[in-house]
Amino acid sequence: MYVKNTKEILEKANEGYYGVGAFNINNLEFLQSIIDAAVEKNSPVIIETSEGAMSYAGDGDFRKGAKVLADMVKSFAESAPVPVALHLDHGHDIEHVVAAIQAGYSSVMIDASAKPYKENMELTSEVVKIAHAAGISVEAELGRLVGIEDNVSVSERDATLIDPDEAKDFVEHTGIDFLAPAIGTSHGAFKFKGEAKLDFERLKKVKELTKLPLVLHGASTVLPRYVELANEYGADIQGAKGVPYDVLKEAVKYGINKVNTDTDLRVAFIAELRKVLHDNKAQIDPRKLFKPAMQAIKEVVMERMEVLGSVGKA
Ligand code: TD3
Ligand code: ZN
Repeated sequence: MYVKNTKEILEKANEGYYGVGAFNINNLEFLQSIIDAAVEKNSPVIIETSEGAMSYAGDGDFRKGAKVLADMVKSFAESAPVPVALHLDHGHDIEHVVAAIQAGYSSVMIDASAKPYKENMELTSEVVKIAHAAGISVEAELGRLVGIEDNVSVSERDATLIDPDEAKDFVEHTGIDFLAPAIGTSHGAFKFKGEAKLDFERLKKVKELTKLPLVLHGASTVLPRYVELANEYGADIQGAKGVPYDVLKEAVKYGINKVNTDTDLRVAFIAELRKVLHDNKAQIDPRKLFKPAMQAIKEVVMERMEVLGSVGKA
């Protein structure tokens, strides 16, 4: 079933101390694989699209793309026996937020985390007003996600993480529904040089002070088996590293309820597609080539649902 407001899924997860996967899509193939996984695991699921995905789906027109994606998600969700929500990931301006609301999304993220605190608060408050009037919920981010390539020292990196007292103030003033605290992850396949270390003390404080459903960005695990498979079939991905399953489990234990995942699906799909293309040189039907790659996405999603504890919570 299509969930009109993502709050319905995440408030239950907050009360039940489990995490729900939020998986990024750009197309039909990713969507089908994710919903198949959720149905098989009897799990709630959040589908999310970036601004870039909207433009891609609308062939350059993000408003059109938002409608195309939302209609597609709704028609699959309607016939699925599990709750499916649709979320705008990293919305940066009112135009994209409004496009998502008009297309019927279940929630939006306004990411003004790169702006000064006060500006972040003002823009976020404005989005909360618009979204709540439309009956949907809002996610915002505090702190910044810094990748290892940015070459920052430990103290500089610390300064990019969320300030728990600021978080409390921010939540009270804006009225947001979910908060994404920066606690040491980053987007993409190269998250850590050494050990995957997240700032759980900070996370615990943020949870205690806000009590909101919390969101982990940059949460992909970057599974070695798919990185190796991709490299075996011609990819060149070196030094990739993500958030291991035991670290994800700990994050959920301390209050993470929405776990954003894009890279893991990309890597699994591309690795399997490379293999299938190599093994089936006479095949020209894209559907036959995509199917095994879609199966790889489904398996990754099901595995994550087990790790996050959302299995059977539909
Ligand atoms: O917001 N997202 C998805 C888009 C990031 C670009 O890949 C996340 O936080 C998930 O990040 P990742 O790279 O760990 O899947
Ligand atoms: Zn993100």
